[in-house]
Amino acid sequence: MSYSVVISGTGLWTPEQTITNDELVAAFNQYVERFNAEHADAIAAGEVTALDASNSAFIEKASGIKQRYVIDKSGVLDPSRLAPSIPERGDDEVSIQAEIAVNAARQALENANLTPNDLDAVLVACSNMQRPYPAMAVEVQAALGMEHGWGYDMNVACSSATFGIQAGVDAIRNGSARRVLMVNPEICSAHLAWQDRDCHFIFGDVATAVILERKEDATSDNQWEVLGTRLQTKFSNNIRNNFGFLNRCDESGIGARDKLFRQEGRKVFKEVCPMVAEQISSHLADTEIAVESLNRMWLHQANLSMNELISKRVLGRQATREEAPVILDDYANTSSAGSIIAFHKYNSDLPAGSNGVICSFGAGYSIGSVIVNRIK
Ligand code: CO8
Repeated sequence: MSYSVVISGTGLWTPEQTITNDELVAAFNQYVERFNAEHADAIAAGEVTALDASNSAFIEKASGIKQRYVIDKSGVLDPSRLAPSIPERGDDEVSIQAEIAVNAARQALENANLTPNDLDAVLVACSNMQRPYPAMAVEVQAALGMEHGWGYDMNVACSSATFGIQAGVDAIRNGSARRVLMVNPEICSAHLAWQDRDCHFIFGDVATAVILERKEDATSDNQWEVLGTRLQTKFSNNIRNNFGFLNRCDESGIGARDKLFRQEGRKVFKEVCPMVAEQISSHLADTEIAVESLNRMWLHQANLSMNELISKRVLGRQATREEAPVILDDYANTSSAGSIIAFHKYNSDLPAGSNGVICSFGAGYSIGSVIVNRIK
């Protein structure tokens, strides 16, 4: 017996602090001035390369990003630090990542008319885990007050949420869980190289949550049936972060640039857009959804031009903002959470019978698409 699965609730936790492009650039440029002054002799001797200033107009034009939410603004904007200040918590306190996951999860549970003990499973799916074990998902399970069930962590970078939805859907379809919480606590600010002008503007922090359950069990007044999921990975070094447990085994690399996010943005843009458009189109065709009856695309939120290009390839014309909602102007790239923020904020206006696709893409490369139909 295979069960039909619905998304019956979503949740969004947004940090209180924002950083505008102007604020970010002012702090970065102060850092650049200091660096160049401190290294003036070495720069003149050709031993050190002078740093170039950043620019708000470039950031908005190249990415569409206007601001980002962060857990700690003061550390990021301190030119002598350029990194968030997030004090370590004791082993007996709830960890920051579990805390923000729980904030989003509680909202999703409320929207689905459920309580924590209605859940059987917790999947924490995101780009960076604050520790390897015990799994963040097991801490979230305890922090929610669940008295039974199981949880595990999974990471497919920006595609973690769609891969997490497929894992949850598979568990419910096959009967190993009736209800699954899939949650994406993304603290991207902690793995961003704020000293690198090529990428210092890209990311923000957030947490999102999705409740998946059997169609026959769901009681919420907003239900999206999952008609199909499709995943794709293809190895690429163009987006990479080499931070990990093996770093201590070769001290020469500790603190090196490759231990934070880095990418070849242009290559990513060129290589990933056609793959994503092709996946959405073929997934729709195989699910027998005509492009004309696709009402919305909740796309990964990395770059505005990328989303315009992908949606144009899928629709055969420019998509409207209603058809492909944009949240990256406000949130920046929040990795796996981006397409879920878009879904959370922009699905309830569509009537029953509407079709949509949640689609993520990013490091790996990884692409995930989830085709949904509103049934309530
Ligand atoms: N200010 C002013 N000038 C700048 C700046 C800046 N801040 N940055 C670069 N420039 C300059 C460059 O030096 C270059 O100068 P020149 O022409 O003289 O060489 C010029 O501006 C153009 O630079 P680019 O070619 O780099 O600019 P693009 O137009 O390509 O835009 C983008 C750069 C915005 C990065 C764009 O390429 C892009 O968005 N690409 C797609 C990237 C993407 O989607 N990546 C996904 C990554 S996320 C992911 O998979 C999850 C990872 C996990 C998260 C981890 C948390 C941190």
